[in-house]
Amino acid sequence: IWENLGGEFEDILYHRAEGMAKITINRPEKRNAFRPQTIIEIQKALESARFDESVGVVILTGAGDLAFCSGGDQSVRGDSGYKDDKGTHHLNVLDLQRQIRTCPKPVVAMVAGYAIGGGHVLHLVCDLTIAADNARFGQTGPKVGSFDGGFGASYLARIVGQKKAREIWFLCRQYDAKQAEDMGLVNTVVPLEELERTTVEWCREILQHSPLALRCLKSAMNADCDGQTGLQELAGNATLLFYMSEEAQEGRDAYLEKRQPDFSRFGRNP
Ligand code: 2NE
Repeated sequence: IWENLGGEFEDILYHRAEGMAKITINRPEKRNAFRPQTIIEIQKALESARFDESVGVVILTGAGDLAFCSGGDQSVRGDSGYKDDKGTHHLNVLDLQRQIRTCPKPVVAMVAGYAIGGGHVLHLVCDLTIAADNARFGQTGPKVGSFDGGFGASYLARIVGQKKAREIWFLCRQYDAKQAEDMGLVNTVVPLEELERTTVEWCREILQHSPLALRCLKSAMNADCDGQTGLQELAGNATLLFYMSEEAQEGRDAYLEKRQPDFSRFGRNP
C-alpha cells in the first residue's frame, strides 16, 4: 500500500498511504542507532507529515525485525554530543522528542526488536506503542555514560511509576514485550508477523475520528505534564477553534473594514 516519498533521505525511509505517513529509521546494521543526520531527516519527514493535509497519523518504526532503535550511535559520540559530518556535536534527539510530542497528529511507534537507550525514549514520547512479541525495552545510560533526565526520566515515571522508572534507569535491565505491556509502556503486543497489519488497523481506526478532537486531546494530555509549554499547545488549539468562529471573524473583519466590531449578536454562554 505504501508510496515511497523518501528520495532525498539517506538514513530513513518515508512512506505514505491512506492518510498514514510512515517514517522508518533505516540503519539496521547498527540496530537503527541514530546519528545527527538521522534525527535531522526524521525531523524533516515529520514536518512534512504535519503539513501534509492528507496525513492524519504518523508511524515511527525501524527497518528490519531486530530493532526499533538502539539510541545514539556511539561510534560518532564525541566529547559533548554526537558528531555530524562537520564535526559539530549534537543532542538533537531532544528536539525530535519535543517535535513528536507537539505534532498535532497522533504518532504511533511500531516496535520490533530492541527499543533501547535514546531509542527507548523515542517510543516513549510517541502517543501509542504497538510492540511485536520480540520487542525488548530498556535504558542503558548509566552503563554507557549517558542519561536522559527529560522525558526519558519524568515522563517514563508518569507512565510506569516512580519505583519502576528508577529500576529501569538504575539497573539498566532489558524488559520483554509482555513485561512492557504489564507496565503500561506499550499499548498492545502482537506476533511479529502481524505487527504492521495491526499497526495499520489501529491507525485506520484513529483516522475515522475527528482530527480536531484528537488534536485537542493530545495537547490536553501533554498540558498535564509539560508545564507552560503544554499549556501553550493546548491554548493554541483553543485559539485555532476560536479563529474558526464567526465571533472571532467579526473582530478580524471589523479591523480590515476600519469599523467598530459588533459582537452584540454573540451570546454570553453560562
Ligand atoms: C541494541 C543491542 C541490545 C542489540 O544487541 P545485539 O546483540 O542484537 O546486537 P549487537 O551485536 O550488539 O549490535 C549489532 C551491531 O550494531 C552496533 C553494534 O556495535 C554492532 O556492530 P558490529 O559489531 O556488528 O560492527 N550497534 C548497536 N547499537 C549501537 C549504538 N547505539 N551505537 C553504535 N553502534 C551500535 C545492543 O547493540 C546495544 O546494547 N547497543 C547499545 C545501546 C546503547 O547503549 N545506546 C546508547 C544509549 S545513550 C543514548 O541513546 C542517548 C542518551 O542517553 C541521551 C541523549 C542522546 C542519546
